[in-house]
Amino acid sequence: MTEVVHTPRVFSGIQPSGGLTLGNYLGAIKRFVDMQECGIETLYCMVDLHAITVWQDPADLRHNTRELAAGYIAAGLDPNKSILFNQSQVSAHAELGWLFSCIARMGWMKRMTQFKDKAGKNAENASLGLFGYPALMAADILIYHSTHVPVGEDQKQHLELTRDVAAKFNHDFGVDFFPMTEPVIEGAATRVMSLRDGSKKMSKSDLSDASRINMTDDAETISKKIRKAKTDPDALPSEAEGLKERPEARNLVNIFAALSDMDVDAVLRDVGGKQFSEFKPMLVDLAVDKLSPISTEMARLMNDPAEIDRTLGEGAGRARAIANPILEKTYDIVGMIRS
Ligand code: AQP
Repeated sequence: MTEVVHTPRVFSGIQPSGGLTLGNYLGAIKRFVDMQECGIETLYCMVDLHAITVWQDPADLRHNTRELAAGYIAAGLDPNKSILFNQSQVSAHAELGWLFSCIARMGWMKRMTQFKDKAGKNAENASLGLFGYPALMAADILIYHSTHVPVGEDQKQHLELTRDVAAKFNHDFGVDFFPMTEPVIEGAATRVMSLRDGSKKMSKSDLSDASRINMTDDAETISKKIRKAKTDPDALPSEAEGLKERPEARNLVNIFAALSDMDVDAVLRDVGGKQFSEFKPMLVDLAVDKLSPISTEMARLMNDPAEIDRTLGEGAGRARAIANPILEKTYDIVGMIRS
């Protein structure tokens, strides 16, 4: 069989399950913008079907979807360059998700650490959708024959499962149809940690608001959260090696590096030897400088929800034009009659 060469295409998504965090920005959105500027075709989604794997109040879900769209655009995603849309408007995601639920194995799902983390001790009471989440995520990616997916470190296992689904489908039906998508996990902040606990990921659904910086936080709130962030009593080291056993210090340095587009070694050459009492105000200034224009623009965009909805509708139309022929071909490979 000759190997099909797939045209480079980037896809990624974020759940509208609450306000955007600095983790979502540095681990995902900032990198989405970098890839948009590379001249590759880029599709960025608000994955509302994923969000409802845990309870979402309908009014909040609508608000959060628009706010996420506003966050994408305010951070630099241009609806004329990238295809921006919400997942539920492109039904091919859910349809391919079902086909992949019949390809993926229970054992694969049971190994997913994110399910274990999110379901916690009460796994029997978790939704079936939360358990099957990675099959839908594989569909989100493969419905566009996406070749590259920029994500944070926490999504690595799901990306590996996406490759397993593609490989099993291709093998079972004797085709070379779905590509082996590459995760793109790069930069200083692939895993931004909680400001209150350096062993926990910064997350929009963490009960403690002090654990995260929200993209809508004002300058005073950002300043307060960084000043109160957990640290240790030692001065900053001059080399990255010195951060190894210091998760909270490492997190703040990583955030500084990612926000300033520097690598960690370069940051430590500048700030090594400084106490946190000196470093934290530097981080506050940098964070406010980078995030305030984004939050101001988000607020402006949120004043016109109809325009956001129009942008999402237009993006969904463009997404469907790519997804539907791939879905039709998939149905044909599987043996479904489509008259
Ligand atoms: N702390 C983080 N550091 C780096 N990247 C992160 N991402 C999320 N948190 C961090 C990246 O953001 C993208 C979208 O994630 P998501 O919202 O779809 O789901 P999530 O990973 O489960 O994010 P949250 O904030 O923890 O959401 P909730 O609380 O709703 O579960 C992904 O690329 C992710 O890697």
